[in-house]
Amino acid sequence: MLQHDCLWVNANLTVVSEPGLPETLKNAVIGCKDGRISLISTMGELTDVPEKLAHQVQNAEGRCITPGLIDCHTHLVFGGNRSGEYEMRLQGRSYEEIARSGGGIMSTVQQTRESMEEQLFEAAEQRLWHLIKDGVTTAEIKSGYGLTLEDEAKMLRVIRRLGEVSPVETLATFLGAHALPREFVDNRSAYIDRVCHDMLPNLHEQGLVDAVDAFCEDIAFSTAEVEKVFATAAKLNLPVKLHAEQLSNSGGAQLAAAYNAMSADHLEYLDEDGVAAMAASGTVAVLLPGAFYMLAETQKPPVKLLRQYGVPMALATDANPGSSPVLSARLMMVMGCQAFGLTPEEALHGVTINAAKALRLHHSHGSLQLGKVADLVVWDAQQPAELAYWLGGNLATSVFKAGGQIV
Ligand code: DI6
Ligand code: FE
Repeated sequence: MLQHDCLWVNANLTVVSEPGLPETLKNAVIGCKDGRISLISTMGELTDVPEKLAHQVQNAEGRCITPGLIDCHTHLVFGGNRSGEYEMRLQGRSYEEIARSGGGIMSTVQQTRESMEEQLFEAAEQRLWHLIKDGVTTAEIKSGYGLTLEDEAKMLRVIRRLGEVSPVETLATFLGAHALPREFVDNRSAYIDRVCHDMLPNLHEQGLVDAVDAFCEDIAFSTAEVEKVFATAAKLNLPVKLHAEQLSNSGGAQLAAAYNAMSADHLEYLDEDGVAAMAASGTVAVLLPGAFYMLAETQKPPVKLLRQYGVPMALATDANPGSSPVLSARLMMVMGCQAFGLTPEEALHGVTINAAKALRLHHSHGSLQLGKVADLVVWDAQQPAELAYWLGGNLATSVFKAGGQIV
C-alpha cells in the first residue's frame, strides 16, 4: 500500500498561514490521500523516492502551488446580460439613475423570470467554468433575480445543481431582499413580509438555502427592513451576510455585526464605527474591486482601518450582469492591490483563507494544511506575488478539487 494517492514535487508551495508563520516553502512536496492533504514537506525531507510513496507523481517544476481559490460572493445565475446599460453608463448615466428608471437589477429580474431553468443552468455553468479555469474550486452563488417564491426556487435549484454537476462546491445564498419587485412598489412592507413569512421558510424547508443576504442601500432596502429578514434567518438558524455601504453609508455593517454576520460586503462607505462593530463580531470584510471599477467609484473601502482593527479581508468577483461582469477571481487580486492598496499576500489571503472564513469553511478549506481538503492550483508563476501582478492571461496550469484534476 502506497502512503499517498498523489504527490506534487518540486513546488514553490504557498501554504497560506497565520501571521508570523512561514507563508511559502521552496522545493516542496504536497501529497493527498482520499481527497485530503496528507503530506507537506521539503524535497530533502522525503523518506523515499516519490514514486515509492504515491500512485501518481506530478512535477511542478518550480511553479507555485496555492490553495484553490474561493469566490465567496457571486451572482452567477441570471437571465440575459446588461451590456446595453453599460453603454449608457459610459455615456454618463449613473447606476442609481438607471435603477430608479426601472433598469438595473429589475431588468435582470425580468429576464431571469422569463428564462427556463435549463437556460439559466447552461449560462451559469459556462460562467462558472471561466472561474474554474482561472483557479476557483469553491463558489458562493446568490439568488435575488427571481423575487417570487417560484423564481427564487428556480435560481436556487440551479445553484444546487451546479454544485452537483460541476467539479466545484457551490454554496447557495438566498437574496430575496435584493430589489423591490414592481408588483410591490406601493407596498414595501408587504414584500418584506413575503420574504420573511413565505419565501425564506419555504425555500429553507426545501433545503435550498445555506445563508441569507440582503442589499442594504437607498435604492434597495433600509436597515429596518433588512433587520426583519435577519431576524427571520436567525429563527431558522441560517447565517446572514449583507451588501453594505456600497453606494452610501447606511449603518448596514453595524446591523450585520449585531446579527453575527459571516461577512459584510462592498464597504466603500464603511466608517470607523462600522469597522469596530465588524471586528467585535468577527465579521469578514468582503471587498469587491470589480464593482468598484466598473461603476467608476472613487470612494475606496477603509483598508487601513480594517487592518488596524484586525478585520479579515476577503476579495471576490461579485460576478453579476450589472455592476461587476467579472469572470476571474485572480484578477480581483490584482485589482485589490492596485485599486485598494492591499499587499499581494493580503490579496492571496483574500481569495483563500479569508474567503473561507467568510463562508465558515476555514476549518476545512482555504489553506494548505494536513487534513484539509486537497483543493489546489498549480500556477504558471514562480512567486505568489505574480498572481497579483499579471493583468489578464490564464495562469492556472492545472486545478485540483479534493485531489482530482479538473483543469
Ligand atoms: N450589489 C451588487 O453589486 C449587485 N447586487 C448588489 O446588491 C449588483 C446586481 C446588479 O446590478 O445586477
Ligand atoms: Fe453583490
